[in-house]
Amino acid sequence: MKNLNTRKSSKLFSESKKYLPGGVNSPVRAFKSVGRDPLFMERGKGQYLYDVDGNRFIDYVGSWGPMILGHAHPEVVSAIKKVAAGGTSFGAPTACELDMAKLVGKMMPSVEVVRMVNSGTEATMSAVRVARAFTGRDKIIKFAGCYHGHFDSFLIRAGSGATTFGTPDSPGVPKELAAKTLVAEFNDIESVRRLFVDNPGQIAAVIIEPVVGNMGVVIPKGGFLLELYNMAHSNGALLILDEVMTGFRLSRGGAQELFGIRPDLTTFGKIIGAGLPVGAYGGRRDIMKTVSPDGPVYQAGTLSGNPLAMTAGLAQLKILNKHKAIYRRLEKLGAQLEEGFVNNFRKLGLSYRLNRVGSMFTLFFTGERVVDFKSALASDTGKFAAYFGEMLKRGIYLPPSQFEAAFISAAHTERDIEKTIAANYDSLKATA
Ligand code: KE4
Repeated sequence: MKNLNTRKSSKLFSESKKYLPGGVNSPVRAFKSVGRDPLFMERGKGQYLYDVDGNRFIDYVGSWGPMILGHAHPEVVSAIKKVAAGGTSFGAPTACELDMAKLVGKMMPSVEVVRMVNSGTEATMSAVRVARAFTGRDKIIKFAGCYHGHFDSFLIRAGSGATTFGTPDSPGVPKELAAKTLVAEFNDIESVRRLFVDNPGQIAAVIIEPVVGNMGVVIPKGGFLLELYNMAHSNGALLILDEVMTGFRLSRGGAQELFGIRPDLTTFGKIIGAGLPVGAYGGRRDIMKTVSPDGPVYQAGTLSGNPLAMTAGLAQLKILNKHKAIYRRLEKLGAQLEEGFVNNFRKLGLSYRLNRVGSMFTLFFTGERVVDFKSALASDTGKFAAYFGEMLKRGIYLPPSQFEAAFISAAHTERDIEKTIAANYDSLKATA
């Protein structure tokens, strides 16, 4: 298999490293854990990404989740163009923010009141501040391997890039603050119980990725989320579902619809902005009433809810809300990919694992079932890196880390999945 021509990307990367930390604006993009220079992308269309050297890829990153309809969806692009002509941000209320709030509440009924922010991190950090204020308690429970953005309180045994680069406990986080973050094990309700017993009356909230994407995809065992909901409430704590990745991805109503859980607060990002910077947090009216200017909990943002971002997000959400068949299609394509990969493992005598929910999936290079952080970390990241490079040569663009989720979009076709299955076979064979 011939190597890719990536000369222009590498030239840009060596220049970028002089002006940006690691040459990138977010660590996971640096391709560090897969041992090669990142590709600089020029444009996207549907399921495809095109890099500066003219290579075309079937894209399974989708900007890390937002591009559920594919790149440059015509309705999203025309909506953005139209609203941009009238100005991009006023720092004043606009009707489209009300439209967004009402549509989010319609798709996710647990979200009675919602506040727009500009990233998933802003959403999760604000939700935790509100939970602390509402309960009058300081401690939170997170789960090892879950990633909720780069807010200080979350960079404790965090997944995603923090694990990829071996800094799950980032320097720069004051130890006094880190001590307020208690860490449980995903799928282990006893580890949660112990924390409540050892910290009576001190825990404000439990925050969790209902389906984890940031260890790679890890799926909650039957009943785990409901047990967590009951345990939090019986101890006077709130349940925050971090649906930045799963929101509007796993169903119109996200993971909470899929698993029948009504959280106290939910956080959003990615799909809600259709690739523009949007995050949001919201939930029970009595809790959200604490947020300024209704209540005393201060949280603000110059660009929060700006017309450009709201218009893009609304265009995407309206399509998802109107065409429920999109989720059936995403499930069909996901099942086709899973069946093909598992058949390849069998044909090649490999015992690798594929974890999938709907259109998000991860191939783990381990023979063990991956059900938590410990079992995810047992994966062979060297083998993943070699596989990543082989798939790239075959025109398949995957998240450049074993500890990330890959995403199928509504723009992908059955033919794309067939090509991906064939590339998976050849790449596994080449790296066995
Ligand atoms: P942002 O601040 O990156 O918009 O969102 C933070 C966040 C919060 N919660 C969950 C469940 C998330 O997955 C994320 C961000 N996800 C990573 C990828 N796993 C974003 C990619 C990156 O860091 O560049």
